[in-house]
Amino acid sequence: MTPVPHQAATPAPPYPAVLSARIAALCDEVGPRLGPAAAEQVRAVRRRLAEPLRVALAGRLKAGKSTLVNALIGRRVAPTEVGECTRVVTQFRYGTADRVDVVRRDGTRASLPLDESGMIPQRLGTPLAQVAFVDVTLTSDRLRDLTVVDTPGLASTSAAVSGAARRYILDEDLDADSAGAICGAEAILYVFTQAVRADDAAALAAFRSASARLASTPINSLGLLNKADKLVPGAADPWPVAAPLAAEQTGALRRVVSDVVPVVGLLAETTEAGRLTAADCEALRTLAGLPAAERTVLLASVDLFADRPAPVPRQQRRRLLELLDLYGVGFALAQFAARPGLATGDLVRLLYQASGFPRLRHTLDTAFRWRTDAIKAGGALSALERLAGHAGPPADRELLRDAIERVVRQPEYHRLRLLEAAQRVGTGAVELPAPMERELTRLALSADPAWILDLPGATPEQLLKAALEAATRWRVYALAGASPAQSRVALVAHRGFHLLSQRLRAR
Ligand SMILES: Nc1nc2c(ncn2[C@@H]2O[C@H](COP(=O)(O)OP(=O)(O)OP(=O)(O)O)[C@@H](O)[C@H]2O)c(=O)[nH]1
Ligand SMILES: [Mg+2]
Repeated sequence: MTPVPHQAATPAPPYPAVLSARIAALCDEVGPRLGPAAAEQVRAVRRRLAEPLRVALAGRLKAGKSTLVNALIGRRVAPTEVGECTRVVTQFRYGTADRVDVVRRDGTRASLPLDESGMIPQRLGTPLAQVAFVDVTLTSDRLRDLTVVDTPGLASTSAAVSGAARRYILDEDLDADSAGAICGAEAILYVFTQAVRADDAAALAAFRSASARLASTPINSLGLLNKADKLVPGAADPWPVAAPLAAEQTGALRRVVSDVVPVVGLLAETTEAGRLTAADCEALRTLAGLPAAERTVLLASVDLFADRPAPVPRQQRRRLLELLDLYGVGFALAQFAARPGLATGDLVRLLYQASGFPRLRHTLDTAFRWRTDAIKAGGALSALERLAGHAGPPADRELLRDAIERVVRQPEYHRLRLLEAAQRVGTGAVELPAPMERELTRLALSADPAWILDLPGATPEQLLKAALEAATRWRVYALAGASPAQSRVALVAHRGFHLLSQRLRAR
């Protein structure tokens, strides 16, 4: 069967990585003037800056992590449901050839071919206890600026898997190679389904505190409310339920994630990986031609859809359920019923829209990259600062210190201080009144004045006035009645709003 070619929606232009670009320039400028040892370390910092954003997916067993990984990669390569691979950490990165390496805990590697359907084989050929992680390189363009890490289900009822997750994700003795692969994630996507239960929140908290190296905070973590289609019965439209539920969860999980985005991972995987064939679309078109009353009965349940007499073979209908589930099938039938001549490519695009994935991609392409820039620059800067503290000859240290100082004096670098402050408040290390905490978080997480000031649609004058007022408010808070820790945070926020007002004035 030939998959229907699918033109991916144009991604939003990524936010320019201003801060890391500056640090990279600093490395290029200073590196060649240092002694060989320090120069090599600066080159390592520089390499890390040039690597793509590394995103790890974590969450409960069967929450749909691997399905979302496939959607992000744009290829169905991570097994869902079955296979040994669902029980080990798997890293997907760009490479010039498709290649699966099982990396053993002793550091040795064994290469495997992808199976005949282009997926990671079900058997890895190495006892699971000896597997550190699976390193997959793919020629997929999607991976050129994104590395994705799939992880086993967390806090499952099955002690074995939860034990595996602990061993592979949290184990302090993890060898450097795999620790780097897993813990170097700059962004973490927590995948939930339905309401976040108390034990989900507890599992996340445990995961966070035990994996200090992942350093997950609202700054670098996003929640995904997956299987949004399952929130309502049958093929009903889930979005009127999913949207407010996700907003509610954002509130409940504000210490863990910055936002909760509802998605239907299955539809995203099917459309992004080009799984819907022309034959699938013809079957949907045929079913859409049935009288409305008959369609309603067919879509009432999975069993009715699969087994009732209908002008499409049962096997084909089961395949449609596998690819789209009831909501996706109902959505497609409604589209064909309204526009019988709809081209299959257009249907795929509409299904992709209906998956909620565009919002996730947008968040990753804008907000997350913007934050990652600061996270990466911050990490690189501390590495260079450590180097300036004790690297080789005094001349080298002096050179590094001078270069660092020149860079951090620039106003953009205040963003690093803001992220640090927001992180301290976000994790509860410093307490602030809730509205101030929200304001500080917005200031640290975005470049958009209207969003930061919570004034959508405001005029430039109104924004400037609000920024100045906020700067004054934080200054007053810093000086009057705040504890020393609160005061330090407030001064950082004050300067942030001061710089924002300068930016607004310059416009
Ligand atoms: N209806 C529906 N099914 C989904 C969705 N996302 C995933 N699934 C299905 O849920 C099942 C589990 O998905 P996986 O991606 O394997 O979940 P996982 O979290 O990787 O599972 P483990 O790695 O075993 O913990 C699969 O049958 C998917 O097809 C969704 O949004 N809607
Ligand atoms: Mg999985």
